[in-house]
Amino acid sequence: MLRFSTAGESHGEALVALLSGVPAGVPVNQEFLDHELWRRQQGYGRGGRMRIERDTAHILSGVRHGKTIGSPIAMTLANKDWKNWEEILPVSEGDPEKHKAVSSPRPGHADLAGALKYDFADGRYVLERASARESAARVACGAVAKMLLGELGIRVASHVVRVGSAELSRAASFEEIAALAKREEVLLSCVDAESEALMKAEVDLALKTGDTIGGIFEVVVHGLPPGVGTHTNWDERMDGLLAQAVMSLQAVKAVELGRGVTAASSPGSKVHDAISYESETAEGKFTKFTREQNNAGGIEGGISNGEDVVVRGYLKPISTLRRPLGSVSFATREATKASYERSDVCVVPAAGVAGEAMVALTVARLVMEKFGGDSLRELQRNFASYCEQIKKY
Ligand code: EPS
Repeated sequence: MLRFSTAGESHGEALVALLSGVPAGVPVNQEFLDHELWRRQQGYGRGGRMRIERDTAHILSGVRHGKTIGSPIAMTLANKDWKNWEEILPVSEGDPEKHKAVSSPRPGHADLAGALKYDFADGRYVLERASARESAARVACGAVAKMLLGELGIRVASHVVRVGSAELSRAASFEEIAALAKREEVLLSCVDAESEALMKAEVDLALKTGDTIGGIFEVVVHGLPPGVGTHTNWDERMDGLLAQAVMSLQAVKAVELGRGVTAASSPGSKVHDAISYESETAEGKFTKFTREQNNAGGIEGGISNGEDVVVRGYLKPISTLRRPLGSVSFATREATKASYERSDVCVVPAAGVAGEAMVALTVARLVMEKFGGDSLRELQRNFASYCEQIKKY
């Protein structure tokens, strides 16, 4: 089974990523991996931390001579900021005087519930692990999942469709969305320059007023054949697995598949995607089922239907506010302002990159479950044979 886990604190020495279940023989491109990490660090509205870090994945195992070898892939991502935190957050007991407490919980963060749950006197240790810094390790694993999917012609990309009240004003093709990953400067990862300028104005306003802002990113999977995922068991449905994967990202508060949100208030005749059959006229052979629209977001009954898989993540505004909300002191229980800790103002494009990783890892897992194979060659053979089978009728 393809699975991954991460370890590490935001201001600890490093993040750790462990990915297993990747077949042998998948070419691993370090430059691509680091470029994915770079993309996660970009975007208008990021905070000071992103000026300190230059994320890169140090591969320790599972890859030899540029290819996966079937064994678990272990990676570390050093935190450059660690040098400023070594004495504040040592592994050993250290000097309690140097401890930097999060003395009043920040509304919207895990600080309060986490401190009560784990019996901590303040929010520091909870913040350290709840921080979206962890998503860098997910992006490292996701980059490998993308390399695996790429060998089957399956691509994953994301773009931003809303920042605050500014929305992308037109439809975007997959190629347009995929091209965003090649931009040398990332503003808000929007395919439309006018919409992007309006999104930027929303961030500027939040910067000026000491506030923060959320939005919506959209991840699209292109080239996935019909038949991945299953309707047969609730916990194997692709829609449910994608929802959990994307919802687990820091600050994501809702996940939408296709046009799921507006579908709830529309008649069925306007929602469901009529089916046609495309024929290859030269040979007179039928080749492909097609749809005029893709409101289902490429999934019906928990199974991919051959259209692009479209997943949206809705982000709440970042919880740390420069003008803090009311809170209570952990020590005295008296009213005070929430602690302030350096943060971002807008992270929608970065969350989109983390969303790509989560979607790629989920799709890669389901692809491996369906087609199997211990080597890339075996997987490719199984995949090609299935693609032939569904073309037949
Ligand atoms: C982040 C690193 C963090 C934050 C942010 C995202 O670094 P620092 O806390 O040192 O500024 O910028 O995480 C949060 C504050 C959060 O609440 O999620 C990153 O690498 O993306």
